[in-house]
Amino acid sequence: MSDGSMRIARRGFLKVAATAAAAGAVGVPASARAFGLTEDLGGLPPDREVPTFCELCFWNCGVVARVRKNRVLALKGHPEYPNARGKLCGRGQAGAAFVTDEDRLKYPMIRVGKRGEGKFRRAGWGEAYKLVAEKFGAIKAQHGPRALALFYHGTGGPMLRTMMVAYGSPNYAGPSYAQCKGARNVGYDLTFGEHLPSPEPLDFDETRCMVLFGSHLGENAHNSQVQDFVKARARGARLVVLDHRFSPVAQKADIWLPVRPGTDVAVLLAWLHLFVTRGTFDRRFVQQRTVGFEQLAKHVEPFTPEWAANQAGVPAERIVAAYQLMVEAMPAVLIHPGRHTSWYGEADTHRARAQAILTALLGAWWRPGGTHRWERANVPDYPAPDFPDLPPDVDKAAGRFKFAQEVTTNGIRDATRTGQPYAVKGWFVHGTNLIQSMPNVHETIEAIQKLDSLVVCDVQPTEITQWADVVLPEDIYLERYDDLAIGTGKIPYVGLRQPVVQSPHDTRPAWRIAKELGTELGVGAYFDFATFDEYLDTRLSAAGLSLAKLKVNGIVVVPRKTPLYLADDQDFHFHTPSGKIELYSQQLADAGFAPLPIYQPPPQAPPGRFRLLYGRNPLHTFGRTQNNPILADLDGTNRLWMSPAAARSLGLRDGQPVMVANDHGDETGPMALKVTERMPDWSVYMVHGFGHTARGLSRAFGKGGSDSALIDTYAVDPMSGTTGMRTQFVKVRAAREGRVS
Ligand SMILES: Nc1nc2c(c(=O)[nH]1)N[C@H]1C(S)=C(S)[C@@H](COP(=O)(O)OP(=O)(O)OC[C@H]3O[C@@H](n4cnc5c(=O)[nH]c(N)nc54)[C@H](O)[C@@H]3O)O[C@H]1N2
Ligand SMILES: Nc1nc2c(c(=O)[nH]1)N[C@H]1C(S)=C(S)[C@@H](COP(=O)(O)OP(=O)(O)OC[C@H]3O[C@@H](n4cnc5c(=O)[nH]c(N)nc54)[C@H](O)[C@@H]3O)O[C@H]1N2
Ligand code: SF4
Ligand SMILES: [Mo]
Repeated sequence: MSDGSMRIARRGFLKVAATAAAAGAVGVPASARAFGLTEDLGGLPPDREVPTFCELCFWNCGVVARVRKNRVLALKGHPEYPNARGKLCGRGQAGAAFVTDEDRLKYPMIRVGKRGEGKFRRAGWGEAYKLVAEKFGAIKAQHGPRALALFYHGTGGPMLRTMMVAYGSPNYAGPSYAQCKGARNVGYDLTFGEHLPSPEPLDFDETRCMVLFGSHLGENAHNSQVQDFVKARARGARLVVLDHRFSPVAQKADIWLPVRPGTDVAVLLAWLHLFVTRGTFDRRFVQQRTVGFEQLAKHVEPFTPEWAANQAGVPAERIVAAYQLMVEAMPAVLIHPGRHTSWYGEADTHRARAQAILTALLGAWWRPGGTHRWERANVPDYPAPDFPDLPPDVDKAAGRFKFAQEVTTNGIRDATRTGQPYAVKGWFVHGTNLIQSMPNVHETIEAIQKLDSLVVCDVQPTEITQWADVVLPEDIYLERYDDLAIGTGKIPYVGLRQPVVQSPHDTRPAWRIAKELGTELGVGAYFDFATFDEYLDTRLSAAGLSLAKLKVNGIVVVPRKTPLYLADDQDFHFHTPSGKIELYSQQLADAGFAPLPIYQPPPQAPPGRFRLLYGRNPLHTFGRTQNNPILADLDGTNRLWMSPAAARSLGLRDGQPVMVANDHGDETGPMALKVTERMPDWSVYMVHGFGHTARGLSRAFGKGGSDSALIDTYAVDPMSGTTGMRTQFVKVRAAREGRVS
């Protein structure tokens, strides 16, 4: 390949292993000692090793904790967990610091100041439950149970969902749908009739070519996915990366396509055009498994590489060269569907559809090197009474987001703000910091101000906690049981979260809160077990598994029933209306949407403004790790990435503290400027999750900048209901000057 990026890619290859190693194997930092997490064992074995799984992100890797008395000495990767394989990332290793952190929530609290002031008094659990039950009861009596909502993100969440659904509420939502995977799930579901699971069913083991759209693996540190990626690359699998930022993974690419933000669909359409017009698609697969090829062929005819090059700002030859890499490797081509795909609104489902259609033309669906089939272990639910009939959720009642797979957080927020389609008056928030995870914080606060009751169940005094009427402190994940992890993927498994140490404070696990508060709310019959052992044992026994064994091993791997791939001669009825893979989507057409992916150029940044983009850092998860003593010590802030030309035009220099503002009076910072050739001139970039404003986070408070504080302008995708958040333009100034005008 004569491509310039190829040379860079070769040189950079060793660095991907380094990035992955950093993500996968950070040594115990000096600060771990300072925070009492290690001790010199003088060669003696630790008292015990307890298996469990990680909660620092939702890859939920298996963990083995080394414990002495009531103290965690170290956390290691569980060798038998397919998502860990004996390794943890830097975050996972630092988890025990949450246990000893003095900042953590220690007992239930009831608000004494004004909402948002963060003033509370200590309360007992009984008093807190009574108050919540009284408020929720009044809301139910006056507005019906649909006026209650649950926001949740984390392993304890489903227990609380059982409580809320039993109480009669249809409104439960997580940012992991509408601010994350929603659009890709809908796009793939419409095409293949399958809801994409997590981990993504990508066949890294057999792939010969990987194509990443933004997915910034290495910075986005999902443990086994990074391990798989590194192995595939080391085996010689080719790599195409679309990202305008020269990210660590773009640096490893055979072909890097620094596409202008929001133009991926143009490149995808050009690739579809090439496969169709040159006849290089997998004919047999397309004929046997798909519908709508004729319409697709007609649709993509005008989208030449030259047209796409013009839109995306990358040379047409490079688009063609990437296509050729795919042709050489097909069907073993891994089109990564992305994960955080709520970027630009309606374009997001079109992008996912185009990725899915490309996968089909390559013949790479459920074929070696593309995607594989996934399976879940069958573990029956704990016996419970039937749930009540639920009224329509806020989105259904409003007749919007026809293809949404979950209720949207934004839908619940809108209903709370406006009273339409009906009023929502009480929120229960578990494990999600809505102030940082939803775009437009003003709308979130407006909604909160209209509530009769806001209950927050968290482990740290993060921003959302400060707005609560009642705070229910949960045990740290190392102190509690949770429901079983039913692992999907190549290797189905059942994993156990169990206490490694005891909480030193008056905190409780989510299952117990759901059971106790549920009993207070009159739905105790849904939690008819005396201990959580009884709950787990009942479920496991029904699946022929043993709790006693799981307590020792932490995991049981369950033999697969379905083959990994779909055999070429095997008939298969896909779960789409036609029973085939739908290149042309009649479902979309019937609902008044474009049945084939369309490209709309995103608006350009006005003069003096930059598009605000954001991403991940291997040592942090969203906004939940910045105050972790070890991680704050290792990596305590974020920086604003800007190109040298842009910095020059503003008279700014590398390392200088800057403020970033939108045009609605929101500002964040100061944060150090990182002037880098890795950025184009029209956008700035920061790692999400910093810039905390909650004073109780003593280490993270005021460190760095918050993308969430600036993203007021967001675009809702009418198909999936997800919120595109890369639609905000910002301005930058030196921190010492007055406010930006
Ligand atoms: N360390 C760590 N790892 C994580 C997480 C974490 O918090 N910390 N979170 C996990 C979760 S839940 C998620 S959803 C994922 C998120 O991680 P990904 O799914 O990888 O997120 P993206 O939004 O695709 O990635 C951000 C990248 O997209 C680029 N980008 C911005 N706009 C465009 C565009 O228009 N086109 C293209 N091609 N690229 C663009 C940015 O420059 C940046 O490099 O990470 C997961 N892994
Ligand atoms: N601007 C912007 N918005 C985003 C993103 C972005 O990159 N930029 N990313 C989006 C994506 S991909 C996702 S998945 C979401 C993530 O959204 P969230 O999951 O809301 O992310 P966090 O900010 O980590 O908030 C987690 C909250 O849970 C608390 N917590 C942590 N562990 C526990 C526990 O064990 N129990 C309980 N009860 N609470 C716990 C933390 O203290 C914190 O308050 O955000 C989305 N929103
Ligand atoms: S990837 Fe890291 S933070 Fe996420 S579950 Fe695994 S070890 Fe924990
Ligand atoms: Mo996410």
